[in-house]
Amino acid sequence: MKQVQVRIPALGNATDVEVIEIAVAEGTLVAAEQTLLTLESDKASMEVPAPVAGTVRGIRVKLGDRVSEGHAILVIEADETDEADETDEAVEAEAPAVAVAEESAAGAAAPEPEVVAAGSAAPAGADTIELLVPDLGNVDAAEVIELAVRAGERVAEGAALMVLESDKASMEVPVPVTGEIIEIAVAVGDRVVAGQRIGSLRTAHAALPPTAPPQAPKAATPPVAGTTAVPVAAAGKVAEGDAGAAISRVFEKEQRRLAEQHHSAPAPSAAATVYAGPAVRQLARELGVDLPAVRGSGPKGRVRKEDLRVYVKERLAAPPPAPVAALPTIPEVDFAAFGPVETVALGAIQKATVTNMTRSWLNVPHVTQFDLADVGDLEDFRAGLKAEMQARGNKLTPLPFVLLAVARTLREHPRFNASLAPDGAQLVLKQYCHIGIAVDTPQGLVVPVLRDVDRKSVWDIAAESRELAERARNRKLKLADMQGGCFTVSSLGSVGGEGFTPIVNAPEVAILGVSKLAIRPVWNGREFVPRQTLPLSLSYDHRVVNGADAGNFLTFLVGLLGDIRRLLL
Ligand code: CAO
Repeated sequence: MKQVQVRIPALGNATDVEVIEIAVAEGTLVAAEQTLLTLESDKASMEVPAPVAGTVRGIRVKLGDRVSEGHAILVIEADETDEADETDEAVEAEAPAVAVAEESAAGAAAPEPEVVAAGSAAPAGADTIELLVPDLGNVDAAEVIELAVRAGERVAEGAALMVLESDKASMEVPVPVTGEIIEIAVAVGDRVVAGQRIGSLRTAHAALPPTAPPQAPKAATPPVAGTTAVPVAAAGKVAEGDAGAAISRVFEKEQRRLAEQHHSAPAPSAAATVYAGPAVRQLARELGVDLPAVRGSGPKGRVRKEDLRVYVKERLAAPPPAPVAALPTIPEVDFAAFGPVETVALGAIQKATVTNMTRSWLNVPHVTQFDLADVGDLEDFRAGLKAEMQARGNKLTPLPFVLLAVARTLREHPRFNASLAPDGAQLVLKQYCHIGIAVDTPQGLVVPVLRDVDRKSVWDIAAESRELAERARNRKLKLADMQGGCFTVSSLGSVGGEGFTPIVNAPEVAILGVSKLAIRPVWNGREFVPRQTLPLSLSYDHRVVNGADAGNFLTFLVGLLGDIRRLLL
C-alpha cells in the first residue's frame, strides 16, 4: 500500500494560516482533487485538495491550527492504481510554491506585473482598453460567477469587475484602470480561459497605468485594432506544469486584492463581498441560495457549508409565502439613535392583538360607513329607568340597547351574520346570534362573546355583558368565552370621540363602532332641534358585503335605536 504524505502547498506570501475546515476524517475514502481541508488567512481562503485517491490516515491538524507551507497534514493510503510516491517521500498536496515576480521598489503600492506589461503595451493616452481574462496558471478555464459592473458604468481602478471560480478557488477580477465600461462580453455562467476578451473600457487618461517593463500578456483573442489589451488582473509568474500553482496564485492574488480593497474601498458585488470559500460558493449556487442572505458562523462571519444547510433547513421549514410576504416591510429604525428609549415586552394578549389585527387588515378589504342615531327618546327612556336599575342592582348604559338593536338588525340582514368559507366560494350563514364585545383590560383588548343576544332582554344583556367585562378585566375568561362570535361591537362611548373605523374581527364580516353620545342639531323637517345623537361606524368586509347592503344595515339599525318602542317589541 502506498503511503502519500500530504503537506500544505505553497501559499504565496502567506504563512501561519488557520485551518478553518477539515472536510475528511480518519478512514475517509477520497478521490484525487477532493477537498481535504480549507485554510484561511486574514485576507483569503483556499482549499487543499487530495493529490491522489485513497484512504485518509493520521490527520495531524485540527481546526484552528495555524500552518505554513510544507506542514504535514495527513497521509493518504493511495489506491493501488495511483502512482504516488512511497511513504517517506512526502508528496505535496499541491505542487511547489508559486514563483512570484519580484515586486518593484515601490512596494505593495506598485502596479501588478501583467497590468504593468499591458500598460506598457498601451500607447499613452489610449482611449479604449480591451479587458482580457488574466493568466489562470494551470487552471484551464474558470467560470464567471458574478458580474459586478454593467456597460455604461463608471468604475474605479481596483473595484470589482467580476468573480471567476475554478474547481478549487475563486478570485475577484479587479478593474485595471479607472474609466467607463463600454461593454461586458461575458455572462454569468460562462466559462472563460486566460486571455479571453471579457469586455472593453474607456479610460480616464490620468488613471492609465504607468509605463513599465515589457512583458506582454498571453491573449487567446487578439485585441480589436486600435485598442489596448489588458488582462484585468495581475499574477505572479507560474512555472509551467506546477500542479496547484494556480490555487496558490489565486490565494496570493486574493490577499493582495483584499488588501487593496481595504485601502481604497471599491464597491464589489454583494455576493463577492461575502466571506466564503469556493466550495461553499459552489454549493450555494447548486442550492440556489443567495449567499449574502446567509449568516456566517465562521471566524469574521465566514459562511461555512453548515451555515448553508441551516439556512436551507430554515427556509424549508418556513411557512409558504403568504401574500403578506410580498408586502414591503416596515423599516427597522434604531430609535435609540434619536434619544433615550425603553423597550417593554408585549404580553400574550397584546401579541395576539398584533397578529389578529395584522391578519384582518391584510386579508379583509375594509369599508367603513358612518351614521348618527337619534337616541333622544332612548335616553329619555333610560333616564326614566334609574329607579328600576337601582332596584334591580343592574345598570343600563346605552350599550345593551345597541346590542339588542344589532341582534335585531342581524336577523333582518343575515349576510352580516355570516363568514366567508376559506375557499372563498361559499358563505356560511349562522342561525345563532352571538355578539362579541370589545373590552379594554390592563392586559390588552379582549372580545368576550355574549350568546344568543337576540333572545335576551335588555336587562339580561346589560347584566351579562357587565359580568363578561368584569371577568375579562380579572383575567377569568375561558377560551370558550371568546369563541363563536358572529359580529362585534366596540364601544368607545364612555371614552369619547365622534367616530372611528374599527377593524373587522375576521372571520366575522362586520363590526360596529359606537362613539360618544352628544346633543347635536337634528333637522325635523321644519327646523333644527337639539337631539341626543349616537355616532355609529360600521366596518365591513367588502368581499361579502356591498355598500348598499351596509347602507341598509346601518339605516335599519339607526331606525331601531331611534324608535325605542320598535326596539323593545
Ligand atoms: N356615549 C356617552 N356615554 C356613554 C356611552 C356613549 N356611547 N356609552 C357608555 N357611556 C357612559 C355610560 O352610560 C356610563 O356612564 P355613567 O357612569 O354616568 O353611568 C359610562 O359611560 C361608563 O360606561 P361603561 O363603560 O361602564 O359601560 P358600557 O356598557 O358603555 O361599556 C364595556 C361596557 C365592557 C364595553 C366597557 O366597560 C369597556 O370596556 N369599554 C371600553 C371599550 C373599549 O375599550 N373599546 C375598545 C375598542 S377598540 O377597538
